[in-house]
Amino acid sequence: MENNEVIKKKIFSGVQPSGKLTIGNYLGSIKNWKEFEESYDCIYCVVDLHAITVRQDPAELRRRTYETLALYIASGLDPEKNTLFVQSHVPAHAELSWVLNCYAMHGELNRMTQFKDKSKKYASNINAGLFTYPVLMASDILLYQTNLVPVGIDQMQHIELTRDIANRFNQVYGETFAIPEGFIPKAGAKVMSLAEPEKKMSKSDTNTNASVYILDNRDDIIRKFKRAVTDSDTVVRRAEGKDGINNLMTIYTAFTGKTDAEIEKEFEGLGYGHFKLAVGETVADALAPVKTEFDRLMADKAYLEGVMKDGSSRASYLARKTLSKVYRKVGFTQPK
Ligand code: AQP
Repeated sequence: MENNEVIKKKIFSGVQPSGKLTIGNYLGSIKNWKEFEESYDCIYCVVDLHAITVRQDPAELRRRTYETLALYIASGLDPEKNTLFVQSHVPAHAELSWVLNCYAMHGELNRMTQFKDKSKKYASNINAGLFTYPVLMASDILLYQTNLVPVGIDQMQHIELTRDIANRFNQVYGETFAIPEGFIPKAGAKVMSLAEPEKKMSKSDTNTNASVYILDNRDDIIRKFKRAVTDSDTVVRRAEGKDGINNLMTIYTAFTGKTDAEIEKEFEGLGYGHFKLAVGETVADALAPVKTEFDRLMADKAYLEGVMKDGSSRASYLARKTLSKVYRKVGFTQPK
């Protein structure tokens, strides 16, 4: 019998349920995941273990975990075709993380810009988990023999570290982990804050006007774009020093596919007001169906729990295979 089965490459990615998801999270990651559905084996996780590196309210963390999973599905991911699960439901993530902690160097973790940024932001809680966060992320990725990791630019340094850890381990013990590559979207790899456009848009920003959330209502989305910080020029064009306009152009491109030249032509002679309104309306229109589907899913907890259970049993099967290989290689006993 002819064997036509093609072994698909693996994709892994995730989002922390650490707040209301922004259009940065959407454009940098979730929105792009759908396109891989047919040609890759896709594994997407709600990374709750990562979220507790910053203090979380327990009830809110629980709610946001359901919400994040619902947003994955509402953004178009089919749970039959993609493995969707919650990180803490698959203990192998924490187990591999311990092992890899012993193959990650203090000096390299100390160089991570996210650790430096978050240490400043959460100065009263610089815990060890915040420091070893990239090792847990490496474990998430390496457990599934991942080939491609679609993320925003801010996570690329962690992907590089993941590759270094995997190569180091492979050199000592022989081929154990696939070496993953990052995948950065063409538009939206780094969406900036609407209030301080030189800063990344983040779900944990305390200024709620700085971020547009995926689930914001239409009026709020349009209002936030109208108030977006720009500059004293009036011409819509991409240029150095026009961080606010550059960011709005990036967002508009990510939602419409229009090029810079097309955008500049569309708003020629119209000024910033017209442009901001158009971006706001476009984003609101694009997100409206996601919100409708999200509301429907959140009303069906049993369905979401079914997806979680099914996803974690599929993920556990794959994760266990890698973990037992690692345990064997480092010399742990494994009685039958
Ligand atoms: N502003 C952004 N532009 C493009 N992509 C972004 N991502 C985050 N912010 C932007 C991408 O979203 C995915 C999930 O991110 P995460 O939840 O793992 O953590 P993060 O990168 O730390 O995101 P936030 O929103 O800034 O969360 P908080 O405030 O909790 O730290 C990743 O692929 C990330 O690149």
